[in-house]
Amino acid sequence: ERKKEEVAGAKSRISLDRLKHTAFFGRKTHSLKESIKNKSGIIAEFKRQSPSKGIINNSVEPLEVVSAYENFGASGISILTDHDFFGGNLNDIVSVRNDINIPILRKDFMIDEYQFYEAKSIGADVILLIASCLSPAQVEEFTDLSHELNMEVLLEIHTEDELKHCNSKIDLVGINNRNLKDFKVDLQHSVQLKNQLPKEVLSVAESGIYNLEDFQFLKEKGFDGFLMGEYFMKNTNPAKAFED
Ligand code: IGP
Repeated sequence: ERKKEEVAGAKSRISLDRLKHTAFFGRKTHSLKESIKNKSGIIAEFKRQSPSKGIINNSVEPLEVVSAYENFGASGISILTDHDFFGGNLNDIVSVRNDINIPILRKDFMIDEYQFYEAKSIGADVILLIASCLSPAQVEEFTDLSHELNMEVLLEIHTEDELKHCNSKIDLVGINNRNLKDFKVDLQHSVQLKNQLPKEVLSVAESGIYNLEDFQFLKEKGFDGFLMGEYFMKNTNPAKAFED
């Protein structure tokens, strides 16, 4: 099954060799770790739709949104490139890269090596690795590959069991407040999980941050970064929520 799929996928993909000769492939990347320490800590997301919410905003262009995020002091930008569930595509990153000077996280379901070369070639600085989709060995292998390509890694976990996916090479650990199976958001659960991480690890609270109180609460509990999508995107003018 799987083999068939890969071969089919390969037809629509450009070759690795061509990826390596794209304009962005050799670019100098931005560090999200540094940017989180030096700015608001907010990683503001561009997404048109999601499985839990349906269409969120279909009337804005990536560039106007992410430029505004940058101007309002975001530490980084997250862009969904998954098409089937989130309505994104690779060009959503390519089309903004030259106009943005903060790190861009490629938000997708990363499961094979090719996607990492592809991420570099479209202008990504940071890669999301989702623990529930990968083995601890894959996390380590993909972290090494990302580092070879000068990209950082944000490892997303949601359960205590997934703590075993953490290793000392990971750049940032994200704790998803939302359970991807039933879409329930539980901030207390995330705080409890965060307390089990080594103190020196940079932590990012992800999803379901819908108001200033949530943000303040998570900040007080010691989270360094805050990944927020819907809170911004549900506005006709997504970066407007920064004004609060
Ligand atoms: C943003 P929200 O609730 O602020 O829109 O969430 C982000 O955390 C969410 O999009 C997300 C996600 C993911 C999407 C977190 N982890 C993994 C797809 C895959």
